Parts: sequence; structure tokens; C-alpha cells
Amino acid sequence: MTQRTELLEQLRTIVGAANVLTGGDLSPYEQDWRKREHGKSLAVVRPASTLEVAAVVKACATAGLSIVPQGGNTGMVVGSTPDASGTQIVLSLQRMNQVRTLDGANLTVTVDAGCVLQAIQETCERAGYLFPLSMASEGSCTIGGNLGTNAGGTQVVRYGNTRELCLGLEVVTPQGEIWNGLSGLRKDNTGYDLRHLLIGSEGTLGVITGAIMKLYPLPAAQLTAFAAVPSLEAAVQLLGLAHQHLSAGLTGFEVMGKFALSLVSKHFPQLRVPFQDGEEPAAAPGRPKQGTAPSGGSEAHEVGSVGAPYCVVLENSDQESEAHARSCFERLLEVAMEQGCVLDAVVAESISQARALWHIRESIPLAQAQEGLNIKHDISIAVSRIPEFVRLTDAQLQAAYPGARLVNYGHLGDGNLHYNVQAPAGADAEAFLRDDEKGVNTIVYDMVDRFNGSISAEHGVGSLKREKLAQHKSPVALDMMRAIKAALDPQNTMNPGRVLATT
Ligand code: FAD
Ligand code: 2HG
Ligand code: ZN
Repeated sequence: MTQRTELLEQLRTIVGAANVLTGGDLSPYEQDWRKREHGKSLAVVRPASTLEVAAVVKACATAGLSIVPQGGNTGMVVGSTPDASGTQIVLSLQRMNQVRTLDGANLTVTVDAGCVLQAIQETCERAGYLFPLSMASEGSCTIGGNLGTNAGGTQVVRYGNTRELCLGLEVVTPQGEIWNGLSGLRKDNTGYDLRHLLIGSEGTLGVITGAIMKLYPLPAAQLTAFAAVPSLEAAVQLLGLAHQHLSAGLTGFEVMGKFALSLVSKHFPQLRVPFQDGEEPAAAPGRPKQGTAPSGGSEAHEVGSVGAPYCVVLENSDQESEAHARSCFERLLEVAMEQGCVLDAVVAESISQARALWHIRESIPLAQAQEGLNIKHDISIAVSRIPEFVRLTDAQLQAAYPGARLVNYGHLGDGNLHYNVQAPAGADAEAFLRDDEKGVNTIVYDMVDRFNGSISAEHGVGSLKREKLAQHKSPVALDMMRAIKAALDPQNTMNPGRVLATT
């Protein structure tokens, strides 16, 4: 028997033959969500417990074979799929999907790493608690992947990234040892915080098998508004007003450019996008009172007929009552209209209307994927400087790549833009990526540097941004990262070539 056949036999003994996949269509595990790479694994292994994960990792380490931890495989940077060598083991955590315990007094929930994010949200909600991490991929992504990437999402403006929501981890080290750090303590200054080292390490320092996460009380009321704004500057002004009027009640603030919304209308015509191309609001949610602002009806028609350059989804979560939430929200929108930073707005009258408005925002990534391959930039810039960044970068890109289509949207509340670039209309998207991705990236990332921003706000580095990271991160920081990787994973078997180049 060759060493690889022997290893496969060992893995079958550990997790059961049915959970060592070597044939059939493995593309859900071997191809990334964006279809940027299609790798080839030696096997996909699906353990059901932490002990099984530890045994699998130990066996692979002994055989010198590398492991790619995988959750829902929804990552954006090609980090959870194998390379083309046919020698890597994809370690899928999907069978580890139990909510272990919920401690109401401690406001914590302890979960297996393979739990799907939405399942955690729903379990907590049924128990009367809010688990606020939220993103469009929540029906498929896992908490292990969220922790591995330190995912952001749509509630960061209030609750922070996944890191801020995590109180402890259970981890299998690259050598197959188990570290149980599931203390659930809010204070613990006993040396280096290994939890924070593992969070955002994208599977390169160990496999997360369990986590203890923070919970919050469910809000008494949650309201969603969809506002048309005359410019990105106005959106930033509206954000300032929202902080002022809603304070901690501001739980979502997403911006969407006109072209991004037009892709949603084009690919999902059943979703009626307010204030674009003459469309009226979905299911006619209520309009705010408008004070001395231009009247809603005529202004709405005018905005609709030209299409607002940007729209914003805002969410207000209130601990008092629906009436209180509504009056705060309406006052905010009134003031915003008086100041001219909102052209028109609708406030959802029901949960289903709120969902419909959020659904528009959350459909942008899928609509963009339907439009064809694209170049993504997940960047963060100080909120105050975003309008200037967009103005300068738009101009440079249009000069260098006439007709390139800018799909600009994202989590403006926390300074994170998805400043994506789609090939010119009718152009061959594959050829555009092949010939122009490098040049486009150089323009965008050089500008990000000029604005002291980050080239990866929430998606991570994976293999797609590895070279860019080496160019844009401080050499001192990179040296420290390499030292940490070498100390924890000297054999370099844990997701090699992701985040850092293999030397
Ligand atoms: P995977 O894609 O399977 O893995 C991602 C990385 O984490 C890989 O490097 C992998 O090796 C590592 N990993 C996975 N599981 C573990 C584990 N148990 N232990 C150690 N490492 C592990 N991201 C955001 O941040 N915000 C968004 O708003 C957002 N919206 C999205 C919307 C759509 C439609 C899609 C498709 C993606 C979106 N994403 C977003 C990206 C993606 O969903 C997140 O990065 C998510 O956290 C990945 O989770 P996953 O379980 O799919 O991880
Ligand atoms: C989102 O916020 C995701 O919708 C995906 O982070 C971003 O597709 C993208 O560029
Ligand atoms: Zn995002």
C-alpha cells in the first residue's frame, strides 16, 4: 500500500468510509463560491466530533499531508478549497452542527464550528436572545468559517465583527492536540490571547471545532428604512445624523450605488427596488412624515424617474417599543430631508416589508455573479474619506478602462466598501479579468494605501490576495506573522499558501 492509500484507510477508520469522499462530483468542496479556482483534493473528510478532527489532523500531520479546513465554502478569497495538486485533504466541518449549550444568565451560546450561522440565529431567537452576526450568506456559511475569516456583515456598526462576538474557542492544533478555551469569560488577562490569534487566521493556524459566542436581548422593535440620497457625501452625512438620533439603536447602515441596484433589478425583476427607474417601493411601505422637506409624492417620482445615485438601508433596533422606534426613525428622516441629505425614504410597515428591503441589499452579490465574473475589492477607509476615495478612484479607473462598470456598495456604517469592477457591457468577462485584473487592482489598492485604508476589510486574504498583502502590509507585521505561523505550524500543513506564501 502506498502512504496515501494507507492514510485514506486510516481516515476511513476514524470518520467512517461514508465520510471520506474521493469520487463523484466533489465540486461543492473543490470549487470556490466565485468560481475563481477549481482544485483537486486527495479526499474530502467529514468528521463528526472534535476527537475525530484531532485524530484526522494527527494522521495527516504524521503523513505530512496538508489540510484545508472548510465550513460552508462561501468565502470570497479562495481560502477553503484545495490547490490543484490532488494531495490535500479538505476537512469539512459541516457534520459538526450542534448548538451545545445556551447560558441565558451569562448571555452566551456554545456551538460546534460547523453550525450554519442562520441556524444559530434561529435557535437563539427561539430562546429569546439575539445572536447579531448577519450576512447574506448566513443560510450556508458556518460559525467556524465566520471565525476563520473574522467575518463582518451587516450589523458591525452596532455589534462589531465576529471577533467582538467571541468569548472563547475550542481548537485542534496543527499537530492534532485539542485546546479547550471555551471559558466564556468576559475578563481573562492571563497572557497572550490565543483566541484572537486564531480568529481571522483562515485555517492556517489550526482547526476551530467549537466556539462560545455573545448573546444580546432581543430588541422590542426593529425598523428598516430605504432612503434615496443625492450623493455619497449625503450618505455619510445621513450616517452622522443616524448616530446622533438613534445612538446604539442604529444596527444597520448599508449603502448601494445605482448600478449595483440596477443589477438586482435586472437579474431579480421580482424584487422591486425603490427609487430606481420609476419603481415604487416594494409592497408600498409607509413614507416618513416629511417636515419642510420636498413633498414625498412628486419628489419620489422625480427621484424614481432618474434613479437616485445611491440608496441606503438603515435599521433601528429599539429596546423600548415600536412606537418609540418609529418616532425616532421618522424624526431622523425628517431632519435628514430638511438638510437635503435624503431625497426620499420609505419605512417598512411590517417584518415582511423589512425583509423585502433587506433582500434587495443582500441580493447584490448574487446579481453581480449572474452578470459574470468580476473583480472584487473589499476595502475599508475612514468613513469621512470614502466619498473622496470613490471620486478619485472612479476617475482613474474610467480613464484607464473606459466602460468598466463600477459596482459600488457595502457596509458604510463601518467604513467597508465593496468597490467591485465588472467588465464593460458586452465585453468578455474572462478576458477582462485575465488582461486587466492586475491593472485594476493596482489603481484601487494604491489609492487605498493613499487613504490609509485596508485591502481586506472582512473577507480575508486566502490565496487571491496573498501577493497583494505582501505588497501592502508592513514588512515588520509580515515578519511577525511568518514567525507565528512557523512556531505553531512548523510543518506548514495547515492550509498552506493561504494568507502567507509558502517559502
Ligand atoms: P469557508 O468559505 O468554508 O472558509 C473560509 C475560510 O475560513 C477558509 O480559509 C477556511 O479554511 C477557514 N475555515 C473554515 N472553517 C474553519 C474552521 N472550522 N476552523 C478554521 N478555519 C476555518 N463575508 C463577510 O464578512 N461579510 C458579508 O457580509 C458577507 N456576505 C456574503 C454574501 C454572500 C452571498 C457570500 C457568498 C459570501 C459572503 N461573505 C461575507 C463571505 C463568506 O460568507 C464569509 O467569509 C464567511 O465567514 C465564510 O464562512 P464559511 O463557513 O463559508 O467558510
Ligand atoms: C456583501 O456584503 C458581501 O454582500 C459580498 O460581503 C461582497 O460580493 C461582494 O463583493
Ligand atoms: Zn460585505
